[in-house]
Amino acid sequence: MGSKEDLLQAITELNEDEAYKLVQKLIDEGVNPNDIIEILRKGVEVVGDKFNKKEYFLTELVMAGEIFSQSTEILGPYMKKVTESSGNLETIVVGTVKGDVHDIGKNIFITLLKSAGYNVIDLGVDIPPNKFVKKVKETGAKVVAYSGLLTVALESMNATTKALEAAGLRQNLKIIIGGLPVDELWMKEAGEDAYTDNAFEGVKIVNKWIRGEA
Ligand code: B12
Repeated sequence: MGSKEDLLQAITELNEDEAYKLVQKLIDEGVNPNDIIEILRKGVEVVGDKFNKKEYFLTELVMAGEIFSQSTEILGPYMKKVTESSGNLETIVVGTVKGDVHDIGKNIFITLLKSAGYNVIDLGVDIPPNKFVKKVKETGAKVVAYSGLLTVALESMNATTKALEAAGLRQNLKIIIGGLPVDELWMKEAGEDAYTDNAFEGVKIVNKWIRGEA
């Protein structure tokens, strides 16, 4: 079996030490960090499915999250090498929306933004719309990013966009959302400017906005 399949298996079986060893092995083999993150994601997806089927419980969900976070730490220095630097220290406000505490994907996106040269304000998790509004006002940020994995996060994203509009901040602001399996139709309805479930893709979109290419 190849190292990629081994890694997938190590995560789904929550075999922590084996997972870290394999992440390092894949890096040494020259595998792109984006591809490694995708394998890790597949792994935690399987854990999520098992949780749904009641084969795994919250402890396992927590462990899967932990394995992912630690693996991201290992990947950190290598991720920096794959993002082009073009941020010019523009400020980007990022947070996980109200009602949702998932932050692993958000943190990956932030690591990539920072390595691309952005000044990132990380609001944290479970962030109500008014906090996003306050920070965007305070910093004059041109881009704001929401993360969310729960279905209820969709409503919170919607409410946050409405609050930014109501505060008169929407005109010069680009909004990108990520995490959830959102589709274009939903995004258009809610009024954000871009969505993606891939942090690397997200940074590319932000780069284009900042360069004025989109
Ligand atoms: C780990 C995990 C947890 C951990 C979170 C730890 C942490 N610090 O984040 C813990 C145990 C705390 C947790 C709690 C819960 N969880 Co949970 N969790 C997961 C799990 C297994 C993995 C999520 C994850 O980290 N994936 C890895 C990351 C890297 O992927 P990602 O977030 O998609 O991010 C990538 C992209 O989307 C993108 N990205 C992410 N955000 C952003 C933002 C922007 C702007 C951009 C550009 C890109 C971007 O970048 C990343 C890399 O490309 C998922 C299963 C799954 N299928 O996802 C369930 C899952 C999300 N959880 C679920 C549930 C139900 C819960 C709980 C309600 C469980 C409970 N009964 O208490 C609570 C909710 C608590 C709350 N209020 O938020 C459900 C959600 C169902 C739904 N549709 O609403 C899932 C899908 C599991 C399942 N199949 O049922 N969970």
